[in-house]
Amino acid sequence: MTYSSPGRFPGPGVDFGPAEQFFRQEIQLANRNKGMPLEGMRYDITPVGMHYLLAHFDIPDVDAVALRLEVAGLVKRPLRLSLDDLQRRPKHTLAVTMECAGNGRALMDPRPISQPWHVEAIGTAEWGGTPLRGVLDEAGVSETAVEILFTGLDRGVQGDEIQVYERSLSVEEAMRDEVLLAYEMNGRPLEPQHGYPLRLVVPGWYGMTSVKWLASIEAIAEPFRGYQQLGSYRYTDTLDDPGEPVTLQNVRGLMIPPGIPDFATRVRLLEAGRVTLRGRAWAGRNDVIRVEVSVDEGATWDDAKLDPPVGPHAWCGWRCDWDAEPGRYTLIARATDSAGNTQPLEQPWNAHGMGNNIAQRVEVLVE
Ligand SMILES: Nc1nc2c(c(=O)[nH]1)N[C@H]1C(S)=C(S)[C@@H](COP(=O)(O)O)O[C@H]1N2
Ligand SMILES: [Mo]
Repeated sequence: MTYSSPGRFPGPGVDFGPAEQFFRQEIQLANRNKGMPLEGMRYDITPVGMHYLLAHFDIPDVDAVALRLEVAGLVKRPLRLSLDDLQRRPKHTLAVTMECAGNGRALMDPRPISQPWHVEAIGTAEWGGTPLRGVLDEAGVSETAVEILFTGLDRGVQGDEIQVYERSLSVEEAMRDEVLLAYEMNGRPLEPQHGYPLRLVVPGWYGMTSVKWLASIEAIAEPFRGYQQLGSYRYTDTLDDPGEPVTLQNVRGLMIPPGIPDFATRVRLLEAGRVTLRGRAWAGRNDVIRVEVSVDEGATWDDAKLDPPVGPHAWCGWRCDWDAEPGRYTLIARATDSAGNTQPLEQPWNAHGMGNNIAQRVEVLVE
């Protein structure tokens, strides 16, 4: 359904913003959708209240007792499953590093206007739930199905379209062992903002794939063409061109900013001497094989020591010693994955601000 948006964002014809100034509507989005404070990377598993959050529309009011998950479309045995039914099925618990595809958007220039993430749209939670595959097997996905469509209960307007939040996966991706119908986050029922009572969790993919407030699963005969699949989450140079779909997470390493922060600018203040820089790195379905730190604008790099990953779908820790001498520095961290991808020092631009994995820069004053 198309619909003329009641409010253009932030004004007619304005799709991009200047690098250093933000519009009120972006601040409004940022107040609703929060990032993880980077010091939260000290925890293997992010406390629920520190995990990043993104909801396109409103958090829906869901009656968990009345909820029936519909499994329908091109299946031999359609199912209607209560939360109890799902909780009686085999339970898996997986640590998963989730990242929003728009992470890094606000560092792009010109800046695509949307949720203005810098680098903090990340978190690693322990998701508990039942493997999607078991449910699909029980329903019996027909040979003619090409995708599985996941529909949430939240509605709103985006791209001049009234919509519910929906995303699809190929049958093959949906059948992977690690895909969960999750009803727990860090050992407790999901919080309302994270999808209560039920959500999809798709490890390795950017966050948009993990549909929250899940209401139905439908096996479909044609690739899904809805807004969240075709109108957004694309790598493209212009907003009109569909470009390529955004899928798995790009390799990224982040540092916990060392020392103490200046309140307003977050520039770090550090005492001279040996400091151990620490952080986390992840790479979607690849492994992180290297993290490097530069204190001289990329002229030289030091290899960090890597810890084993927190789980097969979760980040690993890293640390790197630095003998800090008085002066002003920009610390740069970058990671490399097992497919040979290294985070770039210059950001490749795209119109939706997707998948920006530019190497992180942290400004430090050593005294
Ligand atoms: N139903 C629904 N699911 C959703 C969204 C949404 O707006 N509605 N946002 C997606 C996006 S863009 C991201 S990055 C993740 C964020 O999950 P979190 O808020 O639990 O961190 O949820 C995804 N699932
Ligand atoms: Mo996202």
